[in-house]
Amino acid sequence: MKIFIDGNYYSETEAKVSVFDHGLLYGDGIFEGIRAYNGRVFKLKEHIDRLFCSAKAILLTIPMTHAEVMQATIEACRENGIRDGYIRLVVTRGVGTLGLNPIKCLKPSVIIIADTIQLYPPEFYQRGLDIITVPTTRNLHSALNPAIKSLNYLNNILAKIEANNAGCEEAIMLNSEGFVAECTGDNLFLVKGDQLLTPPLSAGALYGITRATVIDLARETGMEVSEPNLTRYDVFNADECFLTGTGAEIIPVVKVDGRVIGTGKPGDVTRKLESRYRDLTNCSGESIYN
Ligand code: PXG
Repeated sequence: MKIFIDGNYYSETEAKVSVFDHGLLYGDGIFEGIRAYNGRVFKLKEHIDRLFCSAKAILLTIPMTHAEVMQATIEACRENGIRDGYIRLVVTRGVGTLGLNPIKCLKPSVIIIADTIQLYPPEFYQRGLDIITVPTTRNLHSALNPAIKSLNYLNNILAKIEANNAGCEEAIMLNSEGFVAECTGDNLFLVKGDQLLTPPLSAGALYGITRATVIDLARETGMEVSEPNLTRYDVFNADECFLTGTGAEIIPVVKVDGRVIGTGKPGDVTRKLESRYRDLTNCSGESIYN
């Protein structure tokens, strides 16, 4: 594997960052997780747009233009012979001192890792997930805005550990008001009658790119999509529930906090959206090899 760091490629063993990088010392940086399908990078522009929005929010100047980051991402895939894969793009504040003040960090670092993808086992997609709500809530907007895809993911990691400790793969995170925000690395959707519902971004959900894609696909099929505040009660009484994310794509949920959702099996709407999503990923995106 060849890993891009600040314009050069390094082998897996040679690709290293300094112990004085504020990305490591303080989680001071941002990232994106991107997929390639069939020789194309899916929703690349949207991911790089979000990267630049995260950078703006944390006052980080990415030392490359939007077009250069897009090009470097495609090139990293090409260098690694990727047709289907997962790309991790990271921008750290760069090397500074042990002190907190980022003023000493003169040069942010851009890292691009183009790898193969580790998928959830197929039976999770066939049967659907059994998940729980966890005690760790989503960050307050006023503390660390959950829309920022920062390197500071402890909030989500703690929620994931709490789910794992309870024998579950995923966790529903509520916000401080008790409304459903999202899962640790995925957005949440409910089907109720002919309506598709997902928490609003103001509830603490990440502006998920898969979320936006699924909203578009559902509207194309004639479904009504809305973004109301949702409670656990709404989740328990939905006809269907599924999660969306670049890594997981669309994954059904069949049990939440011990309550069976709908029939207890992945539903028709979920299956229809999965199929439409698969079709879209296979035929769209930025071409890697021409
Ligand atoms: N919410 C959060 C908090 C995320 O980090 C999503 C939703 C889904 O967004 P996209 O744009 O991918 O549809 C994410 C992104 C993992 C992993 O290993 C997942 C993400 C980030 C880092 C790791 O599951 N998902």
